[in-house]
Amino acid sequence: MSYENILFAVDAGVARLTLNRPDRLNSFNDAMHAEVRDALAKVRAEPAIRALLVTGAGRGFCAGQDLSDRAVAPGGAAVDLGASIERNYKPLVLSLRNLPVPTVCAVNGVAAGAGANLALACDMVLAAKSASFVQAFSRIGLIPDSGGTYVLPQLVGTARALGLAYTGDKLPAEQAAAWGLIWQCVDDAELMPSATALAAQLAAGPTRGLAAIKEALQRSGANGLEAQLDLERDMQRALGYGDDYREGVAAFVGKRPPRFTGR
Ligand code: T3D
Repeated sequence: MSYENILFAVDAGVARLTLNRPDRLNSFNDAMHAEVRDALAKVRAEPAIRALLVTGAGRGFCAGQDLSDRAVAPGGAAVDLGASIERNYKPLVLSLRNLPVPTVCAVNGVAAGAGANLALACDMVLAAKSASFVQAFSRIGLIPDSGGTYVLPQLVGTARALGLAYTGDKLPAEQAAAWGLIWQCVDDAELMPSATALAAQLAAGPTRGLAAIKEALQRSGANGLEAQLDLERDMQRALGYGDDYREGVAAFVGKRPPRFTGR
């Protein structure tokens, strides 16, 4: 598939996916959804890809759904937004969350609506100081979708989740970091160097182990302590038979940096 709405490149084990509709603040139309789906399938299928970096072109990260594709007006015909969620946003969030490689999001500007929650579906979120997060949905009579109602209370607590969702106010990146919504806020000029270095560091890591961390943390929400302890035992057993564990221990004992292969 050739891409017109995203950029996709792989370098040294890191896939970089750039949302590329800057004149529309990289908002989603069906074509961009299809391209992102295709790119994420490539990331999943290619063993040489060991981390994903997501960012946006231009001054914004992503403004969610392209509202100019929603020709609705009071008294006019309605659209089935559930069908759009089922076809596009739900698979997008699930495929990011289920990718067996670490995902880093570099939020270069405003992240609004599903764009904000797309960022929050990534494992580690870095944002430029000038960026902001906007749960814009209530402004058009909707609820936070793309996992917003799920991750927001987990990340910032119910009081702040409700405030963000009710008001649709812009949350500046520095405050997002202070509230624990994201990993880090950095100077604008530092965003891409920092995010690229982080993605490269993760790509050189013990990929199977990192995938297990991601899965274990995600499952902890639904598990009780005993079930989670059992999960940790089973994952640790599997990882203990892997090459990266042996390499990690040998490197520690040999006082040298590890050379993880992701196996
Ligand atoms: O529909 C379904 O499938 C259901 C699923 C929905 C998921 C969702 O994401 S619903 C939420 C949709 N998104 C929004 O409601 C956000 C709308 N945008 C904004 O609130 C603001 O634009 C921002 C807070 C993102 C940025 O504000 P600001 O002041 O920095 O920029 P701006 O001037 O408002 O926007 C710049 C341009 O981008 C402008 O176009 P123009 O005037 O220069 O020709 C604006 O219309 C355009 N733009 C921004 N967001 C969207 C958009 N065009 C289409 N769709 C957008 N979402």
